[in-house]
Amino acid sequence: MPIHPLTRASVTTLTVATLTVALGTALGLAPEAFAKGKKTRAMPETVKGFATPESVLYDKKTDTYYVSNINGVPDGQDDNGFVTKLNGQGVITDTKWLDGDKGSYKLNAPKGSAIVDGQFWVADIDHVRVFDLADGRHLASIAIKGTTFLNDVTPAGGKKGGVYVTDTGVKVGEKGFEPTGADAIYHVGKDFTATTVLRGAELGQPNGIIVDGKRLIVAGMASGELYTVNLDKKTGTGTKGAVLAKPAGFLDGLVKVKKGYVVSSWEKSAVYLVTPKGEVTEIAKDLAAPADIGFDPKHKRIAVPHFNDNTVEFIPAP
Ligand SMILES: [Ca+2]
Ligand SMILES: [Ca+2]
Repeated sequence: MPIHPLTRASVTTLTVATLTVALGTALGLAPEAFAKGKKTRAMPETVKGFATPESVLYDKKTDTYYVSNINGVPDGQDDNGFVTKLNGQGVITDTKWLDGDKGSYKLNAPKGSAIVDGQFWVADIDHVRVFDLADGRHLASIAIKGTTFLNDVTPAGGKKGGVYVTDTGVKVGEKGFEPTGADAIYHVGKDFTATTVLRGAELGQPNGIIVDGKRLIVAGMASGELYTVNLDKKTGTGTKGAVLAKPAGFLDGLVKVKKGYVVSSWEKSAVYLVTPKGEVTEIAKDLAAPADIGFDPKHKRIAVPHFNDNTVEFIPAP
């Protein structure tokens, strides 16, 4: 347990109830707080049992969280990655729903995921893999040429469907992440065809990505920029637009909430709310290596995977 939950509890909202739960969490007690419904908003909760968790996705339809587990080096072709399912109470219901080790498919280092038309799409280094959401059946593994670190995916919508996916353009070297210059955004359609939307150093090692109306919002890992990419419907390509904000370095996960965008930063161990006007508010701190966050609008939670600690923490959504 790297972080004491109390460090993030605001003094003004700290009640006896939250104090009790926070102490319970610190002592490693079961996450009973989830059963108490709304109160969870004021009760940070941590779930253990992951292996280099990179991403959390919440599916409102089934009240399920999907956690991508890299299990090892972030670009290791080791076929041991897996995806864990949790119910809305934060209880693990299937540790290895998808499992590179046992499955007839490859799954090396799964990261960002998306649910599109009953399919589970996940980025995996140099492939985007697609599975049937109902039974976990492998449907496709799409190789994207020249990629080194496919990182986040988001439903694309439109006629062509599928997802947009970022390539952060790094590899893991002796000193950690080293640039490969492959920075890019691709589209993979429902016909499993990949096309380049935009490629270049101006993307600042793109990590988190979402669709927001007719444009994309992207979080740069190296640049620390939260910026827009304008899409040309005819050509399917994009151009970098405005920088909305520069909240902190090493940005990772990005989700959309009512008030704007929520983005995580490894550099500051924090999660920020960025309004469409670019105003930045820190909503949580002392989060070690907060990777690709998930937004759960039903229970009003942000799920934060702690990449280095093999845990997922739930914090109140703004
Ligand atoms: Ca792995
Ligand atoms: Ca990510």
